[in-house]
Amino acid sequence: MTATIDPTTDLYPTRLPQPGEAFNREHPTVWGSPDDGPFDTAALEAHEQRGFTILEDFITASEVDEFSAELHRLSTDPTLAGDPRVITEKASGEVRTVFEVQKLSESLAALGRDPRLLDRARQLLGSDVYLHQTRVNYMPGFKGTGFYWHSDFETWHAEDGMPAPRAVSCSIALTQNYPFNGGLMVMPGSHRTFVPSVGETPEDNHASSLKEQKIGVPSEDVITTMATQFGIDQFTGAAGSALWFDSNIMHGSGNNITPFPRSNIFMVFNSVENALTEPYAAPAARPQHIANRDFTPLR
Ligand code: 6CS
Ligand code: FE
Repeated sequence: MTATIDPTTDLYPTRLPQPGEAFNREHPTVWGSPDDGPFDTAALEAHEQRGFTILEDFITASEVDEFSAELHRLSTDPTLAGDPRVITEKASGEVRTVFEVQKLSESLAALGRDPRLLDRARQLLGSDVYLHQTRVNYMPGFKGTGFYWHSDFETWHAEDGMPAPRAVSCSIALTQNYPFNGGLMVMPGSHRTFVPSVGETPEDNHASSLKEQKIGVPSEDVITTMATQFGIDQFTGAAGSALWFDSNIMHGSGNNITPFPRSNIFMVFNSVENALTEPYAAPAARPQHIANRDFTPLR
């Protein structure tokens, strides 16, 4: 059965007035085949089962240096102070995330079109792709606060109008990702379960959710059940390694009280056959810099 996407039907109801049962997603994780790109049969099988793939030495040491310099430039550029694309840490005011980096940095824009990323995104999603969202997370030393357990797709469906979980994130480490400096934790295999959340989306939810997400997160009971069922893996790796993860995998990260920052670039690819429609559970669509609505395929 070839999976189809009908954007007019909400197959993933969420932000409900009462708790709803978690259920198995009907859409696949991997939409392409081994002939379509660099992942072989075993790698695609593993990604389908686990929901994520780690690639060591994905970019070179000199690219790590080049992109690290870009991250520093973006976080210190006085002309970006107060720009809506720059999210600061709630407590310290330090830069936490910068969104839409492909419009702020030529080298990061080129990375988003690099065949090392495009070929893999097209293969996993089985179609042409476009950038749904790009961001750099700084997770500064001592004061970096994490991201509570969540599914990205739950938010992108509810607030951005993404019909199906046919999107994939590529997170590239620019610093050593240790177990102890706020490394990303994922629940392997959890991507095949959709967890509806309880609670309506407030107006302009993104003004607070990007600093600390409260709406759209699972209950502690559900997190307990899922962590017991799936376990928790932690993405650790050297600068230059990449984590490819399915849009619906349950993930989160802890705070960083070590002196070692955990800086990553995130490039989120969506299938052009899964283009955003109206939000499924929010009063209004989020801004362009968080949810891109130019669906032109990347070349
Ligand atoms: O709302 C979003 O789009 C963002 N929120 C989180 C916690 N992860 C994905 C994304 O950057
Ligand atoms: Fe996330």
